[in-house]
Amino acid sequence: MLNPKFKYVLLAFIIVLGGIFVLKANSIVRAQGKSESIPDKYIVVFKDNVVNPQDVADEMARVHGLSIDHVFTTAIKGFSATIPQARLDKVKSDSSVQFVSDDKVVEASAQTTPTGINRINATSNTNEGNGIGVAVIDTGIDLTHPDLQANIIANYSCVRGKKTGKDDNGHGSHVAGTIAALNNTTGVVGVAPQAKLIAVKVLNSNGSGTWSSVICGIDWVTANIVKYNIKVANMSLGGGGSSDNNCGNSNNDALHKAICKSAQAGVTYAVAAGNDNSDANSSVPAAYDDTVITVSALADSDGQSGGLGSPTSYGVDDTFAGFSNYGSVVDIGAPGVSIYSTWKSGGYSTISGTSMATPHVAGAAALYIKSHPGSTWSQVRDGLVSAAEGLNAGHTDISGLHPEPIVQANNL
Ligand SMILES: [Ca+2]
Ligand SMILES: [Ca+2]
Ligand SMILES: [Ca+2]
Repeated sequence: MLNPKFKYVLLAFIIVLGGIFVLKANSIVRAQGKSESIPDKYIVVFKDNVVNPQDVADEMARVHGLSIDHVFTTAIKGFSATIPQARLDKVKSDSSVQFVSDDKVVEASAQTTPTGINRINATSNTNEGNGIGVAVIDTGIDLTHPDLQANIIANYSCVRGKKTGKDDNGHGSHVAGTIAALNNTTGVVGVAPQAKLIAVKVLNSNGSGTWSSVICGIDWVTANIVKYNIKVANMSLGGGGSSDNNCGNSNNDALHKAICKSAQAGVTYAVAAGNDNSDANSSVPAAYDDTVITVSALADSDGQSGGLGSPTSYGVDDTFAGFSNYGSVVDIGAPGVSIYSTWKSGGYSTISGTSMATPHVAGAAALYIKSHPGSTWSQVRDGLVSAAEGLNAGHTDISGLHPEPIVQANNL
């Protein structure tokens, strides 16, 4: 019965708006939304027929009594300077000048809050999950990503030929960013930006692996619970199977048995429901109702509850994504359509799937455990469910297949 191939739940749903876009983080220089003019600082642009900008700038500085900062000769001709208000009109009417622009503050890489983080109210929390270890059992994590690196405390590989938990696919880095991207001035921010990440590579560069490699990851996590304070594990992966609701002891399921033992030792597992638009009871680990929190995907376009956002490729705003699995084993939903997060090689990307929903819940679990130390995995599940947004309280379900609530990260 063992299906040797583990596929990630996700990659089929790559991107809605024009494919994956990967940007070099250090190449992003973005003006802040509210750019403030600097008093008395201006950029003077000469007419195109000015031949020697340096000479003209020097002459204008002498005539108008200006203090010049930079002279421009190539992209534009002109200069920047401090120009007292009383002299501004004379500078503007100088025969060499085409126009004068205000100088403004520019900040590199303003941080964007992804819609999913807004949708579950994970912004402005005083509880940021400080010190809670979250294992990302996936393709690895970009270990040097500027928006992740400071939170990564350990890594391990269960993939043959790979010595570290470095991500050679992108999927695991995306998951990691939703959980715990840094709350700094760049990139994105996670649900629990002070939680600590443990990169456990069990899937190869194509995003596939085996039951044995996944169990290897679970085994390593369980052996290192104390060392890294691992309280949560995210598994945005799955394959065919079913649950005996007896930790695999009745149907010889080693994966199930491993997760049960790890959960009993103190790790809360958040797992993806799967993307087959079918009952999650035929996908594992989603089906393991006795030991995991299973997460479905919500379509949200505007980061707000209430269904007022524009329609998505996988359903109207604040309804469940058309691809999401469903059924009695599903515990809770989270945003999973067009989620923007970190990617390998220092990048960022926007992708969809229950893989993207799951880390919202893993991050929320870290917050819950931070404020409720010693909780068992089922207490975490119940706590998240009771704090969540109920059906018709901000989202609807036209399919009739999704009674589960939507995770909320405030008040945890
Ligand atoms: Ca950030
Ligand atoms: Ca919405
Ligand atoms: Ca369940």
